[in-house]
Amino acid sequence: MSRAPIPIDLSLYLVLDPDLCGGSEGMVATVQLAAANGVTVVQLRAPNWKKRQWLETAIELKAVLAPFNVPLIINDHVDIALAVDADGVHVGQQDLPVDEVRRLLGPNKIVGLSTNGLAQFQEAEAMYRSGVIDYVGVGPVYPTGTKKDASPIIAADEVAAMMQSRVLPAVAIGGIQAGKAASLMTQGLNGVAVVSAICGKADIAAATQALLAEIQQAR
Ligand code: TZP
Ligand code: MG
Repeated sequence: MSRAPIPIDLSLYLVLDPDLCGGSEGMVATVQLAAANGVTVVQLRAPNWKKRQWLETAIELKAVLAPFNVPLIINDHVDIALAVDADGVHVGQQDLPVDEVRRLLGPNKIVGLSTNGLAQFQEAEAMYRSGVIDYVGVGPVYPTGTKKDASPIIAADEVAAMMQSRVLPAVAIGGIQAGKAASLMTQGLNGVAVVSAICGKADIAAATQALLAEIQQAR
């Protein structure tokens, strides 16, 4: 039986990085300000953390986000997502396969998948249509210093090919700073995901507002 995808507002998707955000404490402070100023999704991503720190920080983030109705997505770790009752899990192509993630999480959680190129995107489109995933990340779309093992940059014409006749909600990621969001929106992306354009900025509120304004104007 096929499952209906969960609608998710991908407009401004904040991915947290412990180094750029200032550890757990910095992440919580960043998320408080970013949520108050309009981010629509938050993902906890900490490739080098032990599970205990994951758990404790996820609990704090969930509490901070609850009044804003902003979903908390956990990168990779299904067990953490289940333990804190997070809103969903985001995985890459080398992580647990999405049908396993879906099986473990059940129908009422968001599952996101990273894609790098048209073939992966088309596979993901089929998984969306059958209710396994709810959205994809598309990237990197620009050079990024944040993800050390980032895949090759996806050319603009390949992004355009992905956006042709798809129903799958898609958020662009990788090197997106203020000034680079609008063109992605006009290319048909549902939103932009950022790390360094928000994490570590001196004025988180202003950085968030500027990105959001750019995204909304481009719509
Ligand atoms: N996946 C593809 S690029 C990237 C991730 C997690 C990092 C994006 O970080 P930034 O700072 O927005 O370039
Ligand atoms: Mg991963």
